[in-house]
Amino acid sequence: MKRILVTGSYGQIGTELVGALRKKYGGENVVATGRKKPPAILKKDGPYLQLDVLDTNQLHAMLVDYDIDIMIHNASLLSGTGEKDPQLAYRTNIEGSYNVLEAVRILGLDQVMIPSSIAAFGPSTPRENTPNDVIMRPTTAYGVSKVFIELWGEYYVKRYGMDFRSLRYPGIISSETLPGGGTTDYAVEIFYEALKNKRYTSFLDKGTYLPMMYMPDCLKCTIDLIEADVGRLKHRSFNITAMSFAPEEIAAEIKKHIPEFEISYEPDFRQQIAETWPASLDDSAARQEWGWKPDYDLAAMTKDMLEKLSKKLGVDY
Ligand code: AKB
Repeated sequence: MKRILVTGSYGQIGTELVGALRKKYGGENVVATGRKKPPAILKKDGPYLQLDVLDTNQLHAMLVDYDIDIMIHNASLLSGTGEKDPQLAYRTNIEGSYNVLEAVRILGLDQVMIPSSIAAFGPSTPRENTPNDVIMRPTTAYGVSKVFIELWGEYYVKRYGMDFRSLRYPGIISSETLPGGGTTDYAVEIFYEALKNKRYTSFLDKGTYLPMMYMPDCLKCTIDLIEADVGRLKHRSFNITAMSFAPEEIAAEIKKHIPEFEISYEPDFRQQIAETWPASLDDSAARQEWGWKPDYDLAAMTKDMLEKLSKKLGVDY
């Protein structure tokens, strides 16, 4: 059985990814790490540790002590937070990922997965049905860091034969852990506000289409890419998507379940970020090379989110 170490384990994707990996690979084989101390309430279903990837001694020691084969490096500052503190985004996202790739190279791990994002694209990228291989000139600190990760990882594949893989995550919608500091976060907040207050003020404007995905699909594509036959991979960084919508469309879908729900718009600095990103993605490379296919569209995701979140918040609708 492979042993996997995950960073960013207490974030939106990490929390649920660790659970899904532990179900598949066994609790003790999945080491969950985060920069902060593990929250006290965590289930005792495997190791939860504190790890700062900027501390290379600690990183190398942990990979050796736990006999790790695969590293999934999720820790990252997101787009909004990155614009507030670009220097911190550089250290966390670029230096952190460099340290991870170097540790994987020096210690000879079997595989490393570092997520990329739709933020890796920029204003000169074609916005509709954006191809996998296309011009990428992002204009945010977060986007620049994601291009660095893709290119440095792919360079290590060519130079050292490293098994690096990456997914360009769209906005991820989930009910367990809130996202923090992203431009797509509105698509999660809207559900909390719809259930609690029956209204939501969106920080993205009407008509702002972005690619999105529900968490079960995000877990599926992450695990499927880790397990994909390397011999079939022509790419190492993949577009993946499940749906594409604008704020008024998700609001209309929520209204089918909560008729009193109302949305209003007060765009902030994240509007400019969203306008530089693709509105929809062509993920045919992922479909052809490792069989990617999402299960949830906007209607199925909305129904499931409302059911899960209403139970969690103890609110009827
Ligand atoms: C963000 O909005 O910054 C992230 C992303 C799309 O990578 N959710």
